[in-house]
Amino acid sequence: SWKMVLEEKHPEMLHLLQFPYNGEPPKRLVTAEPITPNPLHFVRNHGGIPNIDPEAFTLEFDGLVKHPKTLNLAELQNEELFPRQSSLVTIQCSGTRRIEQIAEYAGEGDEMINAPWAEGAIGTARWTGVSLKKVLKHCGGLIDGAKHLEFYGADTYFKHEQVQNYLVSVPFSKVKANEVLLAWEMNGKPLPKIHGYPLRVVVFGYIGARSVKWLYRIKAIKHPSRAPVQAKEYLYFPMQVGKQNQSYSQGINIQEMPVSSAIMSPFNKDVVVHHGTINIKGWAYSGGGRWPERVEVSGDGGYLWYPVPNEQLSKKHKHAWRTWEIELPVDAEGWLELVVRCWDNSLNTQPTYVRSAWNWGLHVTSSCHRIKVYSVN
Ligand code: MTE
Ligand code: MO
Repeated sequence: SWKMVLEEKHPEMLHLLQFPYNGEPPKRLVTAEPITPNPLHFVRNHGGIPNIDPEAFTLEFDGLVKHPKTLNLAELQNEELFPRQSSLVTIQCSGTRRIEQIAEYAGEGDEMINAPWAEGAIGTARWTGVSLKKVLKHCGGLIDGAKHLEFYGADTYFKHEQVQNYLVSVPFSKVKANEVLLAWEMNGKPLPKIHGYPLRVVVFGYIGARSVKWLYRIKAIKHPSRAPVQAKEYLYFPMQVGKQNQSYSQGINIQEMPVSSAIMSPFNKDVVVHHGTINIKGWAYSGGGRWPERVEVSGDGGYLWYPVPNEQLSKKHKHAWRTWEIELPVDAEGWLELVVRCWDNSLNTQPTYVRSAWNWGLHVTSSCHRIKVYSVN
């Protein structure tokens, strides 16, 4: 898998874990472009990277569907059977900015930590493939009682005392809304091996964990997947749940990502020379088909907020982030606390501090992003 990392990823990727491979782009490159170049898209793996022969590849569609079918790539890509769909979609890992929760209560969640992500576990691509709704229709639709679709990844990993395939599910409503894509192209190029070649799921507006890579089976089921990735990981616990009681039943299944944002430039602890303003850049994103409507930046820890001018926000898309830039008025010298927050189109905004939303799984660090810079004139 190391060879694949070197072949497919940017030489400056930050390797957070060597095995399973997990990496994110360096901070200065995360928002360099509104569409993330493939070599810079973050990588999140639970196990190894399977090598799948596209000629031998099949997708099995079974469980509670009227006509279970096995489809090969040529069939899925046959435009007479299935219309092609291309969508601009941001994939965000629920572990994005986890280092801030680790810093807040060090050690508390230690056995839950998968990767110490910073602000780069998010990326945006134009994904091309076929809507799962169309494939499901081709299989005659669901049998009464089926309400969820379970996705099987070909990679295996050892956790919770067993070897398992990467396995999660999404509700049928998401499929019906044409928000689940089976993709074989990423930004007009064949899907890279490390991103799921030859076929992956892309679930719009949900946490990255549902976008299963190296997909080889879809099963229609009655209840959400009982596999550990769904039932034990990617849960949002109240503050009373932790190592001491491990009360998984109190966790909320993390599906739609809430609104969040991050400052990508300048860096924390930078010395910045101001000429009445400081240039600040970053990203903002909201899941569940909501989008950033307003981004605001503060230079005084969050008392006075300045909105990013509309023309400095990248284009609006239903399922993608917006990158932004602002000239923040500043005349003070010394340490400044820069903060960003976003309002989405439902007027949701972000928790004020990391500690307001700390949780055992260290997921969804969506509080206002804060950095300190030393301002000189
Ligand atoms: N699919 C498989 N088969 N195995 C995995 O480990 N990780 C998931 C998801 N799909 C994973 C997977 C998680 S947690 C995330 S955030 C996204 O893939 C990341 O997608 P990427 O590596 O293409 O950026
Ligand atoms: Mo993730």
